[in-house]
Amino acid sequence: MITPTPPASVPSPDSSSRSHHDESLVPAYTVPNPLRLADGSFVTTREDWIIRRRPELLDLFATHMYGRIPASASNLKNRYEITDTHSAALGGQATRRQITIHFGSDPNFPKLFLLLYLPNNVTAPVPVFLVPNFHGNHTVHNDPGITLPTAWMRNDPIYGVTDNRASAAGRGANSSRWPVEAILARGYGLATAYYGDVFPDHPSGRENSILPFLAPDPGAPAAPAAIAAWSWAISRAADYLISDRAIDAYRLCLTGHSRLGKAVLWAGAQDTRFGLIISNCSGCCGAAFSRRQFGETFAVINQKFPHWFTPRFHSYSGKESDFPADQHELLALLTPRPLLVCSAQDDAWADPMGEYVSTLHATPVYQLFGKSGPISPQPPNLDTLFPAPLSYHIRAGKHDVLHADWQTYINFAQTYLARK
Ligand code: GTR
Repeated sequence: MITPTPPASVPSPDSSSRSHHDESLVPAYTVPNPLRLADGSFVTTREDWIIRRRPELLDLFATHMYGRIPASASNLKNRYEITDTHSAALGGQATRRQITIHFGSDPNFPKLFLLLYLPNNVTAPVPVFLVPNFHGNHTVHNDPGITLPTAWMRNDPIYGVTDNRASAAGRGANSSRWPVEAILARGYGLATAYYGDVFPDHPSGRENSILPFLAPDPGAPAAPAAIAAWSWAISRAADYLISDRAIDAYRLCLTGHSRLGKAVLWAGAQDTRFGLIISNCSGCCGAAFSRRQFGETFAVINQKFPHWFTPRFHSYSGKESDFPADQHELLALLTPRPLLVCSAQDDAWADPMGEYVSTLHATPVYQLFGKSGPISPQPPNLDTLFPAPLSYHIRAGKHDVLHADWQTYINFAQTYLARK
C-alpha cells in the first residue's frame, strides 16, 4: 500500500514504541472497561450506555485520536447533481448512477463523486454496500461509462496514474477487490467514491482537502485530520443514499479496507444510520487492540502517516497504555448494530489477534443490548464466520480484499441485517 514520505519535522518513533511481531513480546496490559463511566460509576442500563457512556467515548476518540469536525459543518447543505443514469449497465444487470455531491455553495469546496450500481429486476428498495475506494471509481470495474476522477492521485503505473492524474489505462485495474456482478446478483447495490476526493492521502494533503472549509485551525489539539475527513465524506455519501428511493435506507452496509477500515469504523461509530459495519484488515487505530503493541504501533503510524490523526494523538507515540481508551471501545460504539471484524492470517502488521481481542472485549456492550459476540480468548478457526451480530472472521492469506471476502460480507449481512 502507498507509503508517503514523512516531512523532516516528524520525530522518529521513540525507543519505547517496541513494535514487534511476536506474541511473547506483548506487554502486560489492562483492558479499559467500556462500561465504566469517567466518574467511576458503571453503565447498567441501555439508556446509560446511549445517553452517558456513548457520548463520552465519542468525545475521547475525537479529542485524542481522529479529531473533531466542528458542529457548524452540519449547517452545510449538500446538493446532488446526477451526472449519469444508465438503466442497462453491465449488460443490463444494473442501473448505474453517478452523483456529484456538492457541499455548501463555495465553488472551491472539493466535491465527492459517487458511483452507484443498483440491481435491475427488483421489486423493492435494495440494501446497499457503501465502500470507499483507494484508486478512483474507474478502477473498480472496466465499465467504460465510469467517469474518470480528476482529483490528485499517487503516481502508479498499475492504476494508469501519471502526473498525479488518473487515466483510462486504470479502468478496472482494481477489479480483483470488487466483484460487482456477484454483489448485484445477491440483491445488493454497491456505492463507492474515491477517498482522495476529500483528502489527498499525503502529509500535505490537508490544504487541498475539505478540512480548511470545515475546521480552519489545523493546529488545534483536536483538529480533525485525514481519517476524520474520509469518515465525514462517508456520511455525506449516506445522506445521498438514504434520499434515493431505490435504496432501503435501513439497510446501508458500510465496509472499508485497511486505512479505510479505520475510516469506516469511525464513520459508523458516529453515524447510526449505517445498519451494518464491516472492517477489513483495519489494524492500528482501526480494530486492533493498541495496548498489545503488535505490528503497527502509535509511534510508527504517527511517523509514517502524520496527516491521519489529530495533533494531540502524536503525544501518544510509544504510550499506548496512556491512551484513555482502546479500540474495543471504538467497536463498542457500533452496538447494537451488526459488526463484522475481518482479518487475514498473514497480515501481522494489522495484528489479526489484536483485532480479535478488541472484538472479544466489545462483547459485554453488545450483551447489554441482548446481542451476542465472542467470549472465548481463542479466535475462531480460519474461514469460520463467528455466528453472532458482533462477529469476527479470519482467512488465510495477506492484507487484501478478495472476491471470497465479499461472499463472507454478504453472508453476514443476509443473516444479521434485518429488514425493518
Ligand atoms: C499501511 C499502514 C496501515 C494500513 C495500510 C493500508 O502502510 O501502516 O495502517 O492502513 O497501510 O491502508 O493499506
